[in-house]
Amino acid sequence: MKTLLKGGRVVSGSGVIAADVLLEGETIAAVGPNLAADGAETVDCTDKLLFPGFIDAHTHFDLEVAGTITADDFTTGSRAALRGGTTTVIDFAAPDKGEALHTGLQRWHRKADGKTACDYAFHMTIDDWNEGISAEIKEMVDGGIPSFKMYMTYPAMMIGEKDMYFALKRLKDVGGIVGVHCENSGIIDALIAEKKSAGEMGPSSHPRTRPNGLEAEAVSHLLRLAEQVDTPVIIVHLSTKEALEEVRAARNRGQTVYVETCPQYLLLEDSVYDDPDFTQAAKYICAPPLRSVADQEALWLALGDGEIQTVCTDHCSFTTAQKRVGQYDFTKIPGGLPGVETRGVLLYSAGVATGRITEADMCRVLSENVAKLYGCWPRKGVIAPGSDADIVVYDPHADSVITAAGQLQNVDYNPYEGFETRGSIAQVYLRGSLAVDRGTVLAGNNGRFLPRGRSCL
Ligand code: DUC
Ligand code: ZN
Repeated sequence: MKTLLKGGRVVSGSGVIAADVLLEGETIAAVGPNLAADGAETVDCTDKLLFPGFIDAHTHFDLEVAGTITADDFTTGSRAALRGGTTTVIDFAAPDKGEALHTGLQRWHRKADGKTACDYAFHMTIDDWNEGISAEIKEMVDGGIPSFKMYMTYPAMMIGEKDMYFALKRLKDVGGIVGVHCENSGIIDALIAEKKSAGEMGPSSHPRTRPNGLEAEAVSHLLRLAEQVDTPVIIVHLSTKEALEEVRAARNRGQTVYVETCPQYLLLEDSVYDDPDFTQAAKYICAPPLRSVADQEALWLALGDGEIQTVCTDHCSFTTAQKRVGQYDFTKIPGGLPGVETRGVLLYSAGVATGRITEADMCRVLSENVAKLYGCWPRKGVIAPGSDADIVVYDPHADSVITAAGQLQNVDYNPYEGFETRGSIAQVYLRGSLAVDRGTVLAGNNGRFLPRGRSCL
């Protein structure tokens, strides 16, 4: 099968060029001016932007959190992802405490294999330390899983400092890379205890028990630990200007630090937690919490300056009914927001269309840097001959409105309800096949597991 995308503007991390793109089979055959149709089906892309398929390296599908399971599984989540231009997701496989990494990995394969519409991969969560896990880490890296996750909070998954130190050393030795959830678990628990004694158990206490300074403390803590080991780390879902300062300080010391933020920290603000209507406030409970407009501005500037390398979603969806479990105790509200479907259109609308970032910046943080950081570049993350033919055709003139009623995410609300987009996604190609056409997902569950190599950002 051959498709010629004709007359579009092709975006890469270094700029935008006018070029045709020829897709042949599952890969890109040619990129250049005036390509001959040569038996290909021709698609007019005049006035459209062509991005490499977006990669979301932070999703939680089919995950148990706080006694309930995320509303999106791999089938619903991956269809929503594709509709939003995301052709590859990297989810987090998590062993239970005491379990081998491979056992956890097999469980995630059972959740995803044959049930996923886009391509997919896994990061492996390290929540324990022993000789078996140390050996498994090398097997994982050699077997196509070079990225890992560690949590400084959540009792079911968090890892102590000694174990984190040994894990960082092992990752350095075998060429693995790790993303870390940075929060100060102990002080958060103390602040929650104070809120309990004061009888302040509504959602407005959530951000007050996770203040900016504590994220910065946890980021600084991790970075000083990584400095001892002399190894790069990724700060996932960074949300505050104070944590950004800690990253700058570490970089000034000569450390390599990668930063991910998420659309919710760029666009949504913490005043939502003060809504007296529990259902409204509970929708936005996530960790870290939403922050202030000043934090948003700092993050946008850092995106434009290249200080933040990736924007992924931390998609972790729960319905309003699931969130209601915490009606009388905000700590019981399952944390997480839906977002896998809206990342591209939000970044274009609030970033590119407003002049905060360029199309090339958007390409880097949604595709190119993600592919490089997580070891799947240049197969993914670039429109170039030989790469997988994963393409997002973006129509900058087809404005739209985000609504829960119009989404595929398996939830009854959308955090961006009523947001007026600038442009929208016209088509999405996954490995050469038309997967989405004007909002309709045509792809079946043909997504493939993507083995990856070493990080190269
Ligand atoms: N934060 C959330 O809000 N949910 C899932 C995991 C996370 O880090
Ligand atoms: Zn997460």
